[in-house]
Amino acid sequence: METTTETKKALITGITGQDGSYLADFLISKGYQVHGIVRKASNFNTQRIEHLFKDYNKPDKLFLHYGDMADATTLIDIINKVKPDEIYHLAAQSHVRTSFDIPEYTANSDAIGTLRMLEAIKLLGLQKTTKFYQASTSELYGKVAEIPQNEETPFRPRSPYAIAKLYAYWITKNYREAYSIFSSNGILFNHESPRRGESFVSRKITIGIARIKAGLDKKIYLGNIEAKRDWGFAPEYVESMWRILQQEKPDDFVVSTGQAYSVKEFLQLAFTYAGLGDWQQYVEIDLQYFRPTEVDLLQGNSSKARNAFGFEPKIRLEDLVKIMIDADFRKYNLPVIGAGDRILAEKFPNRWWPID
Ligand code: NAP
Ligand code: F7E
Repeated sequence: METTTETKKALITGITGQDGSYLADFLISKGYQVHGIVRKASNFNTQRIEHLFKDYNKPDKLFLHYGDMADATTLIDIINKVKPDEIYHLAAQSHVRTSFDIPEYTANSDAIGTLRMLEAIKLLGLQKTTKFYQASTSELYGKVAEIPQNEETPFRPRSPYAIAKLYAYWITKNYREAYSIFSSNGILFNHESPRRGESFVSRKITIGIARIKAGLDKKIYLGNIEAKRDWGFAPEYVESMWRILQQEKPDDFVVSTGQAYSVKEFLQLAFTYAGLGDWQQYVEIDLQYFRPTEVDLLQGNSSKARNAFGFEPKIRLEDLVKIMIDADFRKYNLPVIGAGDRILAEKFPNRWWPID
């Protein structure tokens, strides 16, 4: 594994997830050598990065290592072998509803997993050479203290997921202050894409619509459709992760669009674009998808990120819905409507990720 002195090495935990896979695309396009931690599953879980390791033109660009956030010795071993310039710590049990079912597991992987990563940097003496990005979340704001939320807004988390991420947020700050590690939090609001996990509400809706169009399903079953979220586009958000680690000093940044829409409004936009008409004919409310404690509204203010590194998202909800529906129609071999593909071509002429 030859690297020149200029080749930067990045280690991504959670590389098989939505964000990890886009970040791998992005960093490889920037000339990085990318290492990713993959957990062992009984089936392949690398679909989102298959296009990268099948690209034989880039044989020395992507390296995968088995590991798990619950397994400190392996994490230390990987970090010791790779000695990355930058670590993007994205691995997490990231589903809020599920965190109520498996709270202890969520705390172990999301809270203590972050501690394990930071301790590895410290134990290996990499404080001065390895930067650390923590995937913090708008869920920290929970029952929001103000609207919109910025870096100064108090945290009032409302789920085992958010509470585990609260620990991860603070331990990232603490290791910055205590050991001078360049460790930063990106407080990212919801961001979606054609690679979004199928049980999150955005993708559940766009896949549901594709399946209805294909004649495979008749209904989509959802929970609280009154909840409002600030939805952005994942490729733009992973670029901001990189920007956060290129700042002169470690710091914490909110990344958001500044606009909040309800799940109901998402449904309306999606069904209209798909040409199915009134969404109410197709949606049933199912209590199993409600959370014991809900986050009603998230709306971010990312002026700090805008001032520090020019963060200005190009994709708002209306475009996002079209991009996701075009991709899911393609997946189900339906005629693609095409507005989403046109938006991508117009707004991202130098796109560094393949069309999904
Ligand atoms: P995702 O699609 O659920 O991906 C999570 C990744 O973590 C996957 O690669 C998963 O592996 C891996 N993982 C889970 N548990 C693990 C463990 N115990 N050990 C090793 N790897 C493990 O999540 P995402 O949407 O890309 O989000 C990336 C990160 O940002 C997460 O930390 C999430 O909490 C946070 N975040 C997300 C959003 C958002 O809107 N997407 C907003 C704010 C913060 P498998 O592929 O094997 O499941
Ligand atoms: O829910 C409501 C649900 O699961 C959004 C994660 O990436 O973003 C994500 O967390 C809203 C909630 O995302 C269904 O109650 C209604 O109010 O898509 P979601 P989330 O919980 O906001 C944050 C920033 C993260 O950090 C997380 O990792 O939609 N909703 N009906 C539903 N949600 C789901 N999943 N399924 C439903 O049927």
